[in-house]
Amino acid sequence: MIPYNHKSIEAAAQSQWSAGDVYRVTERVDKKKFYACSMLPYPSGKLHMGHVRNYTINDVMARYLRMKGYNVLMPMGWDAFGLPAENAAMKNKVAPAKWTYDNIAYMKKQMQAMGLAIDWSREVTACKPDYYKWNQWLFLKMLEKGIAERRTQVVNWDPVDMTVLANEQVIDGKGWRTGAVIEKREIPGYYLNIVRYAPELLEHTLTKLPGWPERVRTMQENWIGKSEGVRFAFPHTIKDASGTLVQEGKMYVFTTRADTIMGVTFCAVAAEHPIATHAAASNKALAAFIEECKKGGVAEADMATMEKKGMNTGLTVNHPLTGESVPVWEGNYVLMSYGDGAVMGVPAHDERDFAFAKKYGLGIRPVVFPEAAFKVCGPSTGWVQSAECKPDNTFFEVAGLREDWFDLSEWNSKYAEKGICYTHEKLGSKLDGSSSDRAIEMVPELIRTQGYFAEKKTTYRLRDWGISRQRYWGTPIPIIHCETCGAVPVPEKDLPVVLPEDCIPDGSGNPLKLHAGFLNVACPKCAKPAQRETDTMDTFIDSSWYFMRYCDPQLNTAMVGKGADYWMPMDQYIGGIEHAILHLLYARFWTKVMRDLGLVKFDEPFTKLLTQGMVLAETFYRKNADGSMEWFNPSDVDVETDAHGKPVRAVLRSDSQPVMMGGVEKMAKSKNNGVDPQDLIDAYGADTARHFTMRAAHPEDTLFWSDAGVAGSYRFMRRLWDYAQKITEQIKTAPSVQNWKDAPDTVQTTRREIYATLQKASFDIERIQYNTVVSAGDILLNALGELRGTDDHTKALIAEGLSILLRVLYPVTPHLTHQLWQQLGYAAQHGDLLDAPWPEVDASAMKQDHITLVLQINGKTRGELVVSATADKAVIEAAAAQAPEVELYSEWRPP
Ligand code: ANZ
Ligand code: ZN
Repeated sequence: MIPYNHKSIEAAAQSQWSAGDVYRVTERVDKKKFYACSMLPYPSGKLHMGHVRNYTINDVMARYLRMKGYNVLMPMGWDAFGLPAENAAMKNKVAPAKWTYDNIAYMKKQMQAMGLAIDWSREVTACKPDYYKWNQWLFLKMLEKGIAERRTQVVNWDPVDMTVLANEQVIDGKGWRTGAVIEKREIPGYYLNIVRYAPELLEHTLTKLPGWPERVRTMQENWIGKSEGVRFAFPHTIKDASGTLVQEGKMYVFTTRADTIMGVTFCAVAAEHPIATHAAASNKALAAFIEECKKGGVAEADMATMEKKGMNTGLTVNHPLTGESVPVWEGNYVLMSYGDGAVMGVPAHDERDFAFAKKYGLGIRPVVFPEAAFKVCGPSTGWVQSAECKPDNTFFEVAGLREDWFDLSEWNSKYAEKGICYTHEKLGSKLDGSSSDRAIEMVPELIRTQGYFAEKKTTYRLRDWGISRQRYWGTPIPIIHCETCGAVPVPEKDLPVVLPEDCIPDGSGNPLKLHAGFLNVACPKCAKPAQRETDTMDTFIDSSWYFMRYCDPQLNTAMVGKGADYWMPMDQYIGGIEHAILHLLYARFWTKVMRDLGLVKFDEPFTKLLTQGMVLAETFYRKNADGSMEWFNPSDVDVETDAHGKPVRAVLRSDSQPVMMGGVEKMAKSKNNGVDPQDLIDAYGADTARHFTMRAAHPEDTLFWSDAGVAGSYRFMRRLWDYAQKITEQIKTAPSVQNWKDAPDTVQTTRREIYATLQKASFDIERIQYNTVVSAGDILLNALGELRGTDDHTKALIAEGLSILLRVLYPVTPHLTHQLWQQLGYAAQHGDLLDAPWPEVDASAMKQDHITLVLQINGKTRGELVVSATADKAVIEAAAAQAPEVELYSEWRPP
């Protein structure tokens, strides 16, 4: 018998597929379309196991739905711009373009070796001008519409990569890639007004994405961060050097807790706030402190945890309700980019303000209390005159506060809760007796009565999208700077602005600034010599719409066309949870902009989203003498396991010395625990790699890498192969059976098991539970392997059962099943496996002629009883009476 040879089987199948161009799809109207797509990879060099898992899920879905009669699109492309190419270029002195194209060529080969059902005629490469031309084109449209604009803003500056980072690229105040301490800088750049779309993005998150995982929706919602509050101004008389009032004498703040306004004991401004700038001009210590504050990220998450630091500016503003003079501090926890860059400080009710006040000895004045805090409370008519106090129009009679309520020595989260306003001391306020919510309604009105500005306001945490990157390897921003005309958009007819591909960055800044051929150009307006913008676009732009370009990949007269009308919205998007926020939000925003420009007709790009789980593997390390850790790759380590397969000891193969087991972690370079899919494919084949990754876990769960699991998958492939070889001749001559009722019982039972397994697999594959679909393959093969008879029924069942098995496993292991499908003659009968129909459940096979009953005698299980499925009570009793067990174990005798 010929042994299983994955290399020749997979090579033969793949060459048949590519010769037949079998994955190319067109916009057929006679079929229902299904668009299933993986998040496009960055061409980093080679595939990792995360890719293998992602694309296999996609591929199983694509192949299965094609069997179900859908017109299925599975495309692929390359997120080809970005920093790693520049860093590699610096290291190896090769142009980012060459590095990128080489990586793409290699990774494409790897994908082909995986046997993915990709329509390569639709490949999109983000660094090619025919793609990024449309980034530029849409950017110009956005400029026209005012969705894109040039602004100066405070940004996160990574001093090592010399680039601006998005907030989320700053982790604990450090650059996500470099780990360098981030500085704040003010620089000009282009911004996309995503905040304008915040209300719609939020609403659609809640109403139009039922096919997304709940947790991703929540992450999107939190990121958009709707916050309802009050914006008002503290009046002041602070004048700048020329004698004019700073900001016209109004210091605006945004607060979600206007009910606490009577508790203000200070205000705090951001480092970039005009009042801070003004105060710093005459105060060296303050100026130095402000500089220090400007360093560090601008991410809000960091603000909550960082140490609160501040300095008094010596300036004051006036409380709009009491007229009190309130000191203004510079505080490092106040962000210029949120609200108005200034806060009213209410230490009694806000944790950050509390910490700040404690540190600097500022007053803490509680003004909102829970009912329990009042000495006497309950409905009454005393105490507060206004009928607007509590929403239910009841009043509190208050004889004062329980003194034990506020122990101001330490923060307690109950201080932040809403309650009832009450200004003890002698302050007295119209808010006294009102619930917090009621007070929040009242405050803007009260402030306006005093003649000052106040309004209810909805603020979003979402920031406008700064897209300028001071980097070379990206889409050139189509702007020309002219001394006379300023920033002039490149005329549409001159697009694309082509990025030169021959630059090799050396770390000393953007090489485009030195590239005369790129840089120098005539001003489109006045024709005088001018210079191109050298900033390039954030690569998140490339990934915001590539999936639409797959639909019209060759179109050169428009960004998208009929293809997008046909394929979009995408039916199923598959990718990692790490893209749950930014990429998906940007893609949703970009889609809405395209819709508003009339380019597409839908609101949301991704109907369903699957976030695949991470791939984990054991880690191994040694601690070096200097305390540093050395990590060893699992493939270089031998692990001893106990009787339960639990690892107990690990030894490095090269020196036979023990290594420590560091536990299971996400496969990553940092812990050197990655498994190279190429090694796996070389040693065992793509089918085994696919089989293992699908079998080991549900697509959404974490997947633990296990060599034993891989070996198990490989064993299965061999068993299936061997089994098929053994019965090849028999299958070819198998009779066709019409009447299964005459079949021997064992055949009928097995047939029932086969169809029950198929029924479950059909259900599971629909709901993307691919791990149990793979297990169905095991069950089917076992069931078939046990059939020993040589009668017609047995032969026919083997032929039927194997054709089911091959089709059930085909989406997961397409090569071997393809080969066997042909070899066993099924192809001649039903056509190519690619388009073979998913097997139907034969309902009559599922009907049981006989059922097995458990025989219990005096409460103990003593045996089994097989009766006809239609047997009534009398028949069953009669059968039971005759069972030998009854004679043996019971006193009872039939009457
Ligand atoms: C006074 C106050 C009292 C506040 C209180 C809260 C509790 P969200 O809900 O996230 O929108 N804030 C406003 N602008 C800020 C800025 N530029 N930098 C840092 N903090 C700022 O947060 C709104 C709250 O964050 C506002 O409400 C303000 O503090 C603070 F018991 O005002 B609050
Ligand atoms: Zn000009």
